[in-house]
Amino acid sequence: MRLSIVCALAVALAGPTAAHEYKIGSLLVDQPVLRVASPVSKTGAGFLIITNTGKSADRLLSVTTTASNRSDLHGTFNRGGVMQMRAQSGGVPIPAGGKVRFAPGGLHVMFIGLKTPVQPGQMIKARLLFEKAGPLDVAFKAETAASAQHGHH
Ligand SMILES: [Cu+2]
Repeated sequence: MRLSIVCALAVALAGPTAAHEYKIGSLLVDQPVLRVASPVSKTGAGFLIITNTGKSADRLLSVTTTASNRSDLHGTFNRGGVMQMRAQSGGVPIPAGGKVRFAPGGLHVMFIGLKTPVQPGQMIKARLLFEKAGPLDVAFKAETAASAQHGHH
């Protein structure tokens, strides 16, 4: 239950981010961001945009990192006015020619059990595993609720 509350908080936050992107095969990964409520939060939400410029579909199977005990792929659903999250069993499909947004209020990577305090601007290394394209090492740029709201201060 506590997890759901933290998750709801994380997906409610929005703010400007600096662009950084990664590429593997026909997949582009844009602006991975790890958002936490505060530096001492044990749970964070990861957001990114995956663009598939190719002619065949792929699938994001997992995100792994040494920064947290677990990192799960979650979807967010509105159930009777209450936002809830659920694990994406089988991963997240990336359609051919499509764009999949992990964004507040929707898909996100749930980082559970962050091992050290997360400072705004810190780059959190993680590995995305795609079914066809294979592994892609990226870094999620850390943001706190405060840094996301006052991004240029
Ligand atoms: Cu979640």
